[in-house]
Amino acid sequence: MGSPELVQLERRGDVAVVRIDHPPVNALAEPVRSALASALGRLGADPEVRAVVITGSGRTFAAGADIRELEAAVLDHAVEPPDFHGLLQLVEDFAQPIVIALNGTALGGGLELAMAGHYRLADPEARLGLPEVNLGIIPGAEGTQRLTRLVGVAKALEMVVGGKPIGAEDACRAGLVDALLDGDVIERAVVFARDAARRGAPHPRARERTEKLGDAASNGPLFAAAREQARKTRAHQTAPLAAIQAVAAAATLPFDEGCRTERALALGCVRSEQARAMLHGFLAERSAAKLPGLAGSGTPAAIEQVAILGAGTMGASIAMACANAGLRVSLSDGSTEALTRGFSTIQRSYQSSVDRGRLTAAAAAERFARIRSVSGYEGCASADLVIEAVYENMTIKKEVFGEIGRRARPGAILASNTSTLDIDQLGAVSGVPESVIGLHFFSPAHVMRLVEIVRGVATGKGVVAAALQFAKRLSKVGVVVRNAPGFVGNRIMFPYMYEAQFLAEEGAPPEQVDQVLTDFGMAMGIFAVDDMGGLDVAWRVRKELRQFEGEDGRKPLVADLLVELGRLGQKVRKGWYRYGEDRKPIPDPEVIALVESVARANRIERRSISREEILERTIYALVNEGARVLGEGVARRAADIDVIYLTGYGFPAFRGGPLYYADSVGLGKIHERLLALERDHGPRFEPAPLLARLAGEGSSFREHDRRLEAAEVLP
Ligand code: 3H9
Repeated sequence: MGSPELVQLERRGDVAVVRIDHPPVNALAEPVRSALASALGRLGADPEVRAVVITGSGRTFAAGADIRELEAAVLDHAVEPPDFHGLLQLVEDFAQPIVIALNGTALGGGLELAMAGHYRLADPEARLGLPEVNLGIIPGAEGTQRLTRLVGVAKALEMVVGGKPIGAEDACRAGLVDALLDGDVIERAVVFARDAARRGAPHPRARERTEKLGDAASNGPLFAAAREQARKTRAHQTAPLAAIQAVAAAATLPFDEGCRTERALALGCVRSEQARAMLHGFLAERSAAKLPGLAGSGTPAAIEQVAILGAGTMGASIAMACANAGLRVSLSDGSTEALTRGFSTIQRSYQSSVDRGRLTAAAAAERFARIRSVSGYEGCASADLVIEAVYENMTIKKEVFGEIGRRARPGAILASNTSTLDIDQLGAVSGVPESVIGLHFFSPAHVMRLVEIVRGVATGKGVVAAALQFAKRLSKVGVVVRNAPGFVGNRIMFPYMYEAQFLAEEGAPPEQVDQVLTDFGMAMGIFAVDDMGGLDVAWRVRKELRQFEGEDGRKPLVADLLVELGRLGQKVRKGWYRYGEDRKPIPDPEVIALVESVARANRIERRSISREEILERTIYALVNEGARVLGEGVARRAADIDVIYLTGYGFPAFRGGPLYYADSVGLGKIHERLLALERDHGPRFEPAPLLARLAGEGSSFREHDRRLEAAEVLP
């Protein structure tokens, strides 16, 4: 028996309204499913009930199966994944019409439940999706079977392989929703349900539909295109391919047989390493937003008005990120030309979203209008948050912080977008160090989801809490880190990048190193990343943060020479690679010749290097530095480092982040390999103390996080 309070029952004349009430997102945990089933059981036996409306409380219809139940099945193979079959059958076979009133988001199992209803009506703001691939699994509650029948093979493939929710209008056009409802969704659904009851049976059942299933000839190219899409956008992931197979089953098999195929495929995914890793990523993202040490810091100050100083690439894209979230923004720059350039960049970017059909012209105009051009520090006095995004130079930034410390209103948050500089020094010159924090956005800030929230020694807890809330408002993932050179992401990246360059000096050309890394699943190889970010940028960071100049005395020798040769990366069409019109990297014999001559001059022996060696030296360098950062307390949790790499550095989602990956390899093995690398290549591979300790205890980073969970410490 489920707890009755998980669903609310209400009668409106001869129509019963069943409301799922399981905050925060109405996840369909087992007790909710049984409560729904028992409510339907009672309603079915009540002769006065002529129709039923099922809806959800709050902004969500239902966000899917309960992630914790799913996690139990992913971690423990003795646990069965959630089973929706009985409930779905009850809904679809219900004698009276069941109208699903989609008051808001319906995802995964939530949409699967909705598709079993006879009619679906939606609020125009509702979003519908089967995002299971993002968790390394496929819809396992008959969703691939009903969806394909309702919307056809092409749309079903788009939704299950892409995993992106669609809007209610799109869903209505596709046939997933019968009508959109303005105003009081439930009242309108009740009227609709009464009408349906009056019209009488039969009420449409998705499982009986066949008219959109197509045939082998028309579906063949659709499946081929979906496989190609999966290869491009979700390389190495197994769930998208399983989802395609499940849709193929829907198109060719009777419903019950298709459901059996789906269930078997879903089970295979639930039991996979990839699902484990991706579920870790999902939960790690949510846990990053929670810091036990912040409890009791009060309700964070709401941020509605943001002043951005500096209209360069970062300033302009941060302005867009804020405007996209509905905030009012003022943008200024010391140079009028730079400000004009900033605004035209913003305008171009919005125009291109309109051209590509991602935004309506009206929405783009509304967002653009939220960004006001002001001069100097004019925007600071009325802002809740001031973000400094001027040139990355301490002298200039200190001057700016002196000014904003004097001009901002008391209680306003003063943030720097620095990627490397010391937040405490900026806090000190501001005169209000408790209000100063780092907000390290990644480029382009209106696209990239990560924000490193850098806490200085004096930063107030309330300011940290407000920064986390601000990141969430921007639909970004904020990860709180301590103020230390390079913070977390860049600090860890340097040893990884250096190792790649050492490998090039020893005989593995950049394209070979990059290939090994992309085969591992990285979104881009590290040389391509360096070219994209700009070799001059990395050069400036190296100069600024001298500690990255090779801890055992070995320094990469080629990068500086490339900068001197003007090979600054993609922006000038040459760096480690050459670039044509399409911006695809082309190996450049000039670079190879340069690397060879540098190696010769420095008596570096060149040899052929195996894929295993490339992978170990680069990824283990990343892992080892991650362990150092964690041991020093610059990052609070191993999972936070995973989130930073998954959302900001293109680490493959299906490997769960660098420290999760290390756990999956086994810290004992990694420790042993690091010792061997230290013997062969020098002390830079000396295992980090934390890694050595955990390996010695037979423990893991995950276990380390668990022990920390209860401790009330902030990074
Ligand atoms: C599935 O359905 C499998 C089926 O095919 C059946 C298989 C047999 N369960 O993200 P937020 C929690 S797989 C439990 O910060 P937002 C979340 O942990 C599922 N809890 O809010 C957080 O808790 P806390 C397919 C869930 O407004 C709180 O809700 N569905 C679930 O930014 C707020 O979350 C998905 O993959 C859940 N399903 O975004 C949807 N979902 O406060 C996953 C969330 O304690 N969810 N929570 O940390 C989402 O995409 C977003 O959470 C959503 C809200 C868009 C719903």
